[in-house]
Amino acid sequence: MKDEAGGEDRKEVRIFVFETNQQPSFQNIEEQTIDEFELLEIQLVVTDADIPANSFAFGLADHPAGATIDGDGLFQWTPDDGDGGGIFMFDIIVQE
Ligand SMILES: [Ca+2]
Repeated sequence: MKDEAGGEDRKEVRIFVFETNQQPSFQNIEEQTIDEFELLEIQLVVTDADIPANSFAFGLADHPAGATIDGDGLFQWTPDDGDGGGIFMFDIIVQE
């Protein structure tokens, strides 16, 4: 700030901005039907409003045997002979 005579005062100001986290989200997955021995693949698309975007890890909970999800969010499962007639409910998890 300067006055009319040209005097001046100047002070350094520091402002720390803390990053806050917004939760990742992926699309709802519709009910699926599949035959035994047929590969089911579901590609998750994760959104996260943070800049820069966080990286993600994927997981499954209470899932049927043999079901997997890879580091890119690709879920894969091939029901076996004993799975026919079953209804399988489980959780897919994305974490930052
Ligand atoms: Ca985030």
